[in-house]
Amino acid sequence: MTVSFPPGFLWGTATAAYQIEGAVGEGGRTPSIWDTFSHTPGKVENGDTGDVAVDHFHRRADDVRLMSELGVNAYRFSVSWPRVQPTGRGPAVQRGLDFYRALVDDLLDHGITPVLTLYHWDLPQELETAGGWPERDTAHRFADYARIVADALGDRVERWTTLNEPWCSAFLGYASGVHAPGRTEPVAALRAAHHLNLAHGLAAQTLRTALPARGQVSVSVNPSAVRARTDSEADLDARRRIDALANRVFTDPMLHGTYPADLLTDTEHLTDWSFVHADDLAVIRHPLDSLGINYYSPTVVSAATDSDGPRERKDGHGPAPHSPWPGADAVVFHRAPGDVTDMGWPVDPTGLHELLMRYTREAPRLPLVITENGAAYPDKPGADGTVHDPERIRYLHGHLSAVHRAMADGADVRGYFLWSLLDNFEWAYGYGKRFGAVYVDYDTQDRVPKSSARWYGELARTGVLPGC
Ligand code: IFM
Repeated sequence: MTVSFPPGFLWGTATAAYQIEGAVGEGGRTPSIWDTFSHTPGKVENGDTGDVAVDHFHRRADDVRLMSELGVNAYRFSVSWPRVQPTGRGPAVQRGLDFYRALVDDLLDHGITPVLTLYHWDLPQELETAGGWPERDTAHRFADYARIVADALGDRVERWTTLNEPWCSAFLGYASGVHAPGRTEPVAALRAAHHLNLAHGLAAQTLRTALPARGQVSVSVNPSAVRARTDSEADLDARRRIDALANRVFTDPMLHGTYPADLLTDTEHLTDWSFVHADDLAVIRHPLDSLGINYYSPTVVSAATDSDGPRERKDGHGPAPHSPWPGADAVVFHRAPGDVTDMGWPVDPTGLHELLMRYTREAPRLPLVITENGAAYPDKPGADGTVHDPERIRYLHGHLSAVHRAMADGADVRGYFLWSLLDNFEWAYGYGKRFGAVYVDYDTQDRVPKSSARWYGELARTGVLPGC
């Protein structure tokens, strides 16, 4: 069945600075935690780094032209903190800001709405050396940085996002260590989660005062649709624990101004949470203009039983021996049934519908935006140089149908951003996993729109999702 999306719906693609820009030593930029991590042997597959990435820093104008040719009307990108405020403190570097101003101007010239994310994981290394996200001061540094970017771009960017996926920054960065800075300290991860929440709240306050009245403030979380393997009390309890650590640790303070009581109890053997100060929750619960949801696949859990034997990690977040789930050692992760993408992530659009309905119930007047959704497949050019990716079209079709169904069920969804515009540096997986709608030949940096890019562009132009 053909379905239509409303006029004014944002149809975008998304990227992040470290994954695409390259030019890591240019214009006064200093290393971020991802430069340090990717240059540490054994941390990223194949020893890949973001040094060159897909050279977007130099190909910016062509990449914007490409988006315009495809037909999308919005672009979500992130600002590299160490490119605009090299050590994470002190004055801005004008050359860094100039790059983003030129990018925004190119987008506006092509009628593409810029959607700016302040933090997509590239903490200035000097701030990590001073303690990183487990330290409270990092949240205050982030608010100062937000002010710099708002002063520079607030006249032309209306849509602002504080953080991208704080779960990954806190728990993959400081608990499992599969992301930068690669620390495996469960208590530090919980402290990081709180200071990321605080950073979000402080930056949201800063943006409100620095931006013109039309400025919109948001945050992008990556909530898990957590399912219990059975209805047993033990499995349902496993689901509750992971829901607290994956979702409510961020959305409860952001939307409701509280930390979940069960999370505090589950982790009381690790910490008393005294790093949460008296007024923090009021700061974190800053009214938002929309909530960004990044979704890829659901999570299935059960309680460990004696017969489980040595725990195999199947939570989809890499092979590290350290768990990203502090205080949830007795939870076992299972692969959801059905097809998987090249990441090994199950394809299940019902999880997206479930999350959209959940946040519609939890925050009834808050518009939702899908700020990331997409899939990696092992795409290759054919003999004629074209790249066909029917699996990605199927994936996108299924998830957009779920979005449409949620809207029919009452969810106020305002936009959808395909991850990603271009094949790029997929963090600890390096360049081996291709999420792009546009294929990148990493030897020549040539861009070849895949068939999914053409399909998605047509959808963006017409708002009509054809039957599949
Ligand atoms: O590439 C990442 C992105 O940076 C954050 N969200 C998930 C994507 C796919 O893993």
